Amino acid sequence: MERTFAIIKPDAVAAGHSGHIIAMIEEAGFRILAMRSQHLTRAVAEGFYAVHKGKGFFDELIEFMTEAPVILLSLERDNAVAQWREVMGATNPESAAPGTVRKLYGASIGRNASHGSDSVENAAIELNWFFRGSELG
Ligand code: 3AN
Repeated sequence: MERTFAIIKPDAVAAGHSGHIIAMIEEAGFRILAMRSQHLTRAVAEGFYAVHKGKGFFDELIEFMTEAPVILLSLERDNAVAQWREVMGATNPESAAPGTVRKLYGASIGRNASHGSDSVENAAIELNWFFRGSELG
């Protein structure tokens, strides 16, 4: 079993798509270990995206991620990191496969409906950023 970290981003939550995205997560065979809604502060969003600091899109990314509440999830299944990235689709919704979260609900490379960890190592770091050990079982 492997764990990954997911965010249903402000665009998808505000548009009322979180219920369907959670259903997609369950239908794809993930167990939800922890989940909560949170309106990210600048400090939390900047800490989470620290690796992107200095990139041209950083300010836009922080503005977007703090504009409205998100849903944070800890997900478990075999090969969870790659499997969740497959359910999400490509970072740019234009390139995402049909039926994926980003194809269905993403509007642009910035406003792309969901986040998923890109490695098992980063999943552990990201889960620790948002959840206490006791919440993760
Ligand atoms: P992913 O989330 O698919 O791993 P990353 O790590 O390359 O993608 O990018 C992190 C986040 O930064 C993306 N989810 C996306 O919302 C945003 N982002 C990436 N590239 C751009 C860009 N060129 N313009 C605006 N936002 C971007």
